[in-house]
This record gives sequence, C-alpha cells and structure tokens, in this order.
Amino acid sequence: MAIHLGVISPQRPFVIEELERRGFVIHRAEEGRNWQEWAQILAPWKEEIRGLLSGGMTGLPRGLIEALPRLEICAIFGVGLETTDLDAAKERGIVVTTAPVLFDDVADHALALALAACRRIVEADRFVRSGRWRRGRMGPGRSFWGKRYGIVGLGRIGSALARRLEGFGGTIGYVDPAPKPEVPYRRFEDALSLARESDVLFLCAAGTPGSGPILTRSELEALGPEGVFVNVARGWLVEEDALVELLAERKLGAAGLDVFADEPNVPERLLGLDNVVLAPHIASSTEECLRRMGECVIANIVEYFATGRAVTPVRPQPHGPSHRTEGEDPCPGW
Ligand code: 8YV
Repeated sequence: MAIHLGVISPQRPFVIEELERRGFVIHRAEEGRNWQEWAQILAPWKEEIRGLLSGGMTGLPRGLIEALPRLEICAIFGVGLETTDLDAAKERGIVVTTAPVLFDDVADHALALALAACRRIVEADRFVRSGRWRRGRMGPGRSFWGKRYGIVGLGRIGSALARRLEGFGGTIGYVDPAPKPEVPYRRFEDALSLARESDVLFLCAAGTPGSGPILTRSELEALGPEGVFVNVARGWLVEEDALVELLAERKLGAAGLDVFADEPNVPERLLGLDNVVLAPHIASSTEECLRRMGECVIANIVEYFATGRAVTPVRPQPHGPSHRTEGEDPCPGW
C-alpha cells in the first residue's frame, strides 16, 4: 500500500520527484502559514498521512501532531528545532529527523558576513557602481585578521567557524552550556564577559523554545563602537531593537545579519544604515548544501519506511539548549 506524506515547508523539487518515483503519495501544504492551515489542507488525508516533510523554522507543532493521528515521522529540511514540539512527538512515538549537513556552509557565511562588515565590501560595491570612485577614494574599513573573535554557541556551526578563524591569527573565545575541554579556545562564563573581550562576536547558538534573547543591550554595548556583531542563528536570540539603535548611534561598530526576529520583515531603520550587511537567511543556501539537505530528507523517509530506523534522528542532549541529531555526514547520495 502506498505511503502518504504531507509537505508543510518548501523542498527542493528533486526531493518530491524522487519520493514520488519511489511510490510515495505526496500532499502539498507548503502554502499554509501555521499549523491550523497545514492541518486544514491535509485534513482530507489525515487518516493516511504517515510522514511529514518540514523545515528548520516550520518544525512540528503539537497542534499538527494532534491533527495527524497516523503520523510516524517528520523529516526536517534544516537543523532548527525551536518550533518542533519534541515532547509531543515523543509522547506519540513520532521520529523527528534533521539534516545535519549544513554546518560548513553556515560557518562560511558567518565568515563572509564578518569580512564584508569589516572590509565594507557591500558599500565598496555600491561606491564603484554609483561612480563615486571618480570623485575620490572610499574611506577605510577595519582589519579582520588578528582580532579577538568571540563565538556564542560552540556547537557544530560554531566549531566549524572556529576552525576557519584559526587561520586569521587572532584569539578565539566562546560561551556554551557544555564545556569543551577538547578545544584550545578560551571558555567564558557568560556572554557579557565574552563580549567585553571580543572585537568580532558571532552568534551561532541554537534557539531554545520559549527562551528570550541571549544577547541583550548589555552585551552589544560591551562590544562597543569598534566591535562587529554577526548573527547566523536566529534573530530573536538578540535584542533586535537595541541592536538597531546601537548600530544607528554608532555605539556598536558594524554588523552582518543573516537572520531577523520577524522574517522576512527587517526593521526599517536597518535598511538605511551603511554599517550593516544584510542577508535574507541564506547561510545554508548553496546549491551543494541544499542538495545534501534534500538527500538527507529523502534518506530519512526512505530508510524509515524500509527498516523502521531513520538515518539522522534527533536525540536529546544532556546539556541544553539543543537536541542533537546523530551522525556527522550521515546522508548518502540518493
Ligand atoms: C534553513 C535554518 O534555511 O536549518 C535551519 O534551522 O535556519 C536554515 O538552514 C531553513 O531551515 C530551511 O528550512
């Protein structure tokens, strides 16, 4: 008997094509905006749907679990779990999988934003295109090499970033709920102490459901007018109003931001600031990475329904805030 899957977050076309080729019946509900709408669109097949394809920010809310009585697996195209109710999934025995294959691309992007913010790359591009160069030279940026780099969240993205930063000849400090005795970087007790001793502060932490910002005005002020802030985690993990205000008043030097509190809405005031580089949540968005993530979604669905075991299921971790998916490079090509 054919296995029915619901899709509640955009997927790469090859994912859908491959699953259909393998005989799965796909029900598309990506146009829904919340669990009520996904549940409504999928209602005619609620007794058939055994698997869901979701996304890192879409997750798996409790309401949708309750609306799909036969759901067995939710494969997430991404790693974010803040909108997935893992307790509700566990109560029902639903397997949740993520696509833990994006860490290097996200780390690359964090570095790109930091370099762009320090060296004013986006401004420089505008400077050349607008013809201003003919009227004189552009002002200087800031050096990036040899600085004090701070990483908030030394998980797999933070670690991939730290490895890259080792090549820049500065020092690396971090905060993380879990001590990492194996790394040569200095561990700080809290984000404020780290910010005080950082020139460039990177936010790479996982978002915990219900938690407020982990970086507030105090940490951003501590970074100071020469400091640079980069966010590739979640917009709501930083006090966004304070961030915008401090950047506008030049009490914080510059920022590279890939994520925002209310995507795709970006605070109006940021749009007019030349000390900020903005990106539309694209840290994992490379052809290669999206392909690997898609392959991971396919692998999890196919393996689970063939063997009862998913490839990259989420497992609880002893140290919050996140749950961690098993496996380092776990998804074979499909
Ligand atoms: C994805 C992300 O763009 O994995 C995540 O949590 O934020 C991003 O890498 C998003 O999840 C796409 O579904």
